[in-house]
Amino acid sequence: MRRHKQCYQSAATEVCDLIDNDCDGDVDEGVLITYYADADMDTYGDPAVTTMACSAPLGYVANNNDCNDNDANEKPNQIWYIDADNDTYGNSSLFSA
Ligand SMILES: [Ca+2]
Ligand SMILES: [Ca+2]
Ligand SMILES: [Ca+2]
Ligand SMILES: [Ca+2]
Repeated sequence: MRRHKQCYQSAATEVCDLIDNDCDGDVDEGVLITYYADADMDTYGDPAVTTMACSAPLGYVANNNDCNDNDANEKPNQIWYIDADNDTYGNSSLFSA
């Protein structure tokens, strides 16, 4: 296998930097971090859409806690307003989903 041209230190420990630090022919093997797509930009990621990278790409976050990544109002610990009269407007009573 062709060595990465930036490989020069055979005893180095692999770190996440897009370089084959330990010269085994694989770049960043075992050190990439999984990131989760955050399409609705609520800072919570979609567990179904992932990518591997050294740092969070644009539109991705480190958690996978979003229950609906198509709606920024759907997220963990969201405060919901109780709509007792079903007029679609919440009253002042709160509960946390
Ligand atoms: Ca390597
Ligand atoms: Ca590396
Ligand atoms: Ca999200
Ligand atoms: Ca969401």
